[in-house]
Amino acid sequence: MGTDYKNIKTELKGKVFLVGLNRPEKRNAVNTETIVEIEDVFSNFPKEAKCILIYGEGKHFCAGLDLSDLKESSAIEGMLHSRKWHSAMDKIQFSTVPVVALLHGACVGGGLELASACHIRVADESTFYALPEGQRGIFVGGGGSVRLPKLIGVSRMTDMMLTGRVYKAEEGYQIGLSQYIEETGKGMEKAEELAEKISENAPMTNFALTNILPRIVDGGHDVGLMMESMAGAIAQDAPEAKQRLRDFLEGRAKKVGEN
Ligand code: 1HE
Repeated sequence: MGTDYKNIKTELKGKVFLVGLNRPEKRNAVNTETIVEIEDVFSNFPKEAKCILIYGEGKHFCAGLDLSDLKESSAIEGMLHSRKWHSAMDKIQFSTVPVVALLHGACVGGGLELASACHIRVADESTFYALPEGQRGIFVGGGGSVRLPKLIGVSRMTDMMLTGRVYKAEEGYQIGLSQYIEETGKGMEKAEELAEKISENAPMTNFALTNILPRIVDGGHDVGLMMESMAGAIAQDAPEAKQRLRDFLEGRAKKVGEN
């Protein structure tokens, strides 16, 4: 497919690939066409990109699933539709480069599922989170039942779905929905700063964080420790890692906390 998308805007800015959900008139609700485009973007981004930054055009990050998609669908169509989401969200979570999400306004339903597939979430103070699936008589279908309990715990997710509870940006930050919170209007600056920083890491370290860490977390204790040793051994063997270690030992690298 490439760069010619209907509902997504893309731009390569240095080593950061910007991906904008671009259906603001529908609050970036994700219809089938968009989910296919998301999967394509995360499968075919430019090789120069070392970090991806996803955001929403308009007043909101994402209003979730385009509900008109499910209006007339049968059980099997619903199943296949959910599997399309799974495939696209896995492309994000297991992307070869880290993905930063900039959240603002509504981050609800499938929008929150999308955000939870990303590695870093920066929310501005206008952000609010909800899982209105409960109120719509449906269930999550974009991987939320697997990813969200890891961020906020089973009981908070259950509460959100049973009661329609809405978390504001600050509360979302406190419970782990975002790792960063910024003043409204300042989120992009922060998200870009983080994405640029991440893009300078050694590629193997970034890959280990996006592809190996989640599998260690999902696997058993012994296998996890063995995978950690293997990932660490491969990472430290790269010439770039050797150079970075030398830079530190010879006083050329920044200390922790120095920018
Ligand atoms: C939509 C959708 C949508 C907006 N599907 N069309 N998600 C939800 O249940 C959230 C539903 N949306 C809302 O609660 C609100 O739209 C918002 C709080 C996100 C934004 O409010 P607002 O006042 O800025 O916008 P609006 O006037 O409500 O919406 C503008 C238009 O977008 C309007 O269409 P129009 O033709 O009348 O202009 C809305 O109908 C349309 N719109 N959200 C379809 N979601 C993988 S499974 C995941 C399952 C889920 O995600 S379920 C949760 C779905």
